[in-house]
Amino acid sequence: MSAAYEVGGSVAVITLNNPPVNGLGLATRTAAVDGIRQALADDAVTAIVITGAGKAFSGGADIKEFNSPKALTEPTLHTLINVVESSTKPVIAAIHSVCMGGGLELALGCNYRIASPGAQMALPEVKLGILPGAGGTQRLPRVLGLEMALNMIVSGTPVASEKLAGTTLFDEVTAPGADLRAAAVAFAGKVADVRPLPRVRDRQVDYPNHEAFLQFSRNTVKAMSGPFPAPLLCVEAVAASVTKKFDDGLKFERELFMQLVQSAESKALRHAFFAERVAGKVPDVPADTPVRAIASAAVVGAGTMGAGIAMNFANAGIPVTLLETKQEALDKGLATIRKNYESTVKKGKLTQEKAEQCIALVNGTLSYADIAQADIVVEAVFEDMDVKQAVFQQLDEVMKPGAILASNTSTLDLDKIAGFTRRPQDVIGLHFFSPANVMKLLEIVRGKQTGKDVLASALALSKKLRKTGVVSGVCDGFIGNRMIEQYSRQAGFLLEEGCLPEQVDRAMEQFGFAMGPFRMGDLAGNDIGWAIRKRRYVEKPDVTYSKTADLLCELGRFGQKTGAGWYDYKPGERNALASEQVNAMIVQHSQDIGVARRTVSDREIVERLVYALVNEGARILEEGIALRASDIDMVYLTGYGFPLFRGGPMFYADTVGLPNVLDAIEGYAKGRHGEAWTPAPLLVRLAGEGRGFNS
Ligand code: T1G
Repeated sequence: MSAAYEVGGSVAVITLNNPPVNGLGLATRTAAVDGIRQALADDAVTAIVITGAGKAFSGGADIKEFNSPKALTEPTLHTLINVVESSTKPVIAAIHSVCMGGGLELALGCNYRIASPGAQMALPEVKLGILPGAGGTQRLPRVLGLEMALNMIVSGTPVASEKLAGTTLFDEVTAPGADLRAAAVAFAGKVADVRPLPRVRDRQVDYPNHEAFLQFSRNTVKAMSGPFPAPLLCVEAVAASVTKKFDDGLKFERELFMQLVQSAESKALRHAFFAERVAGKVPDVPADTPVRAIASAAVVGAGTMGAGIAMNFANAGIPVTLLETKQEALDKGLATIRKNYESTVKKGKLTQEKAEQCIALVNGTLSYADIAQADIVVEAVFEDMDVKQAVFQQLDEVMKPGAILASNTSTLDLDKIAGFTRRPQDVIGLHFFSPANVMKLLEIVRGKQTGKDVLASALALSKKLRKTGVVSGVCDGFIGNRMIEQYSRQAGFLLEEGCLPEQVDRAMEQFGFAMGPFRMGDLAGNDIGWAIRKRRYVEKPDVTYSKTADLLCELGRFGQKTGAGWYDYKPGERNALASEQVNAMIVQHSQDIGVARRTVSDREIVERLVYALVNEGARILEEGIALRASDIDMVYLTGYGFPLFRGGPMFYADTVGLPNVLDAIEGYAKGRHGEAWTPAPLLVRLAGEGRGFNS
């Protein structure tokens, strides 16, 4: 059952019921159409109310049906709305909580709309790379006016129902706490005999000199929409609400919708939408696993990461104590936190009051005893196993039973760290990404002995911290850093073979990365990679790296923090300037190692860096370090600046076609450092089966 039908007095009530958000899937659409027809056939019924069960009126079309036959199987959403709009009895939408996308379009097909306050009203299709495809671009301007409707459709941003109370979208907004269903039934009784039945489609959009406004909107939207085609086509669809007759506008909207729903950009956005939601699901950890309450936190280490991590707790309203060994370091960390909040206030992203509230939640101490009662402690000290051992042995001594002991390590063996304690079941990895108070990604590293309740608690915490939590198994570099290692190796080899940093960065930024590998190195600090490579040279002597990055670090060029890295920087400025000294060093190094420099195409640069990610990602998948390919995509979309319109490395490989990816990798395997290109068995298998990572 996905829509209930009942009659109270002379009013029929149809309740959409497709948890979790009453997505308008085929079964729900069918039941709703049957309900309308049943009400029309019943002479005792004089009016019809449509409402939603549970936590939504409707979250819109069931996006799980997209690009599947069900989406276009009758009754389609258009048919449902047509049946409602051509009803011979008044249809009243009773709206609460969430009314989005096709849900709002259904409500716009009704004769009347009643809402409780706080209902989130939105046409968010643009965020999925499409546009409202069931009349929203034609009907919303007819009730909200051209400007407000255009803003809502192009931004996809929800607006609370009470903020729209003064518009003709609603015939009534109930008082807080009022019984919405009773109000709708009462309203239905009042309008049961009103004729003609009011229809949104019969209204006109009144906007003098609309062409000037529309042209301004086109220019503005074109400038801000980047590689995504949907925002601009939203403007064109809304324009039709004033330039075309209603049915012509509806037809035009449909054409644009069909064009967008097939676009690679929309498929990538829909993939990311679900990837973000499925990332929090762990097959052997039931959704109802009890979680440990986290009402207080502690962070060990007040450096850049520790300070940023502490801010995450404060932002979520969780009191947090920052522990350091020296007063000077503690004061520096607390000052960093205050400075970060003040700069956020200056940017207008936070009120001074909220900033003060957050700062007040952060305390500092030099004593382990002061953090003993915290529900969770996150270690964020220097990335060295001996230092981690000392900290975790201390934590094991002082922390209360049941406290979660987390490490922010970015590459070290979490199982070994857990082994420093007598409670390995309470140990987990929480790998934040710098800047920790900004980056959405949180790699949740599950140790062999990590308790299921601790893992469930970490997943719940990541939601509370508004992070995208992705579960990783234990390996060197977990998911993100293990893959970026191969990406960086290829970038170094390309410098030896003929590229300069600016060419590689430009090619990757044209592909869509927020920042190419060398600008990224200068930002994060080239010395971090240097320390990791020194460890690798000992641990894995057979793995080759370009020496260019080491030569750079030997010059003390660690990046922006030393005023020079791969690029030169004017004092106090951050824009990267090609460095004659570095480029000469690179050319000289090629000669020193006897590599004849050649012209390298941007295509080769992109293939070698992106397919290096894909190939390592395939290994991570087959080893079970990542639970699913879309988790790997989420890591790269939220932690490494991979372009959203390409959906993540594994999704992108699927769109290229795995046989093509394998073909390119096998080509590079025949070239210089071919050992770095051994195809992952999973990639070979899926390519052979004609499948994708995400299928
Ligand atoms: N269809 C199917 N499932 C949906 C869904 C939808 N529209 N929206 C959410 N879900 C699932 C989601 O996958 C998750 O599933 C659960 O609901 C809770 O979601 C023609 C074609 C509604 C504001 O873009 O913005 O209509 O993980 O974790 O934070 O013009 O979900 O529990 O199995 O996000 O409370 C337009 C997208 C569709 C709305 C709720 N509608 N959804 O937020 O919960 S296109 C949207 C949201 C359309 C027409 C076109 C949010 C939410 P699971 P959640 P939440």
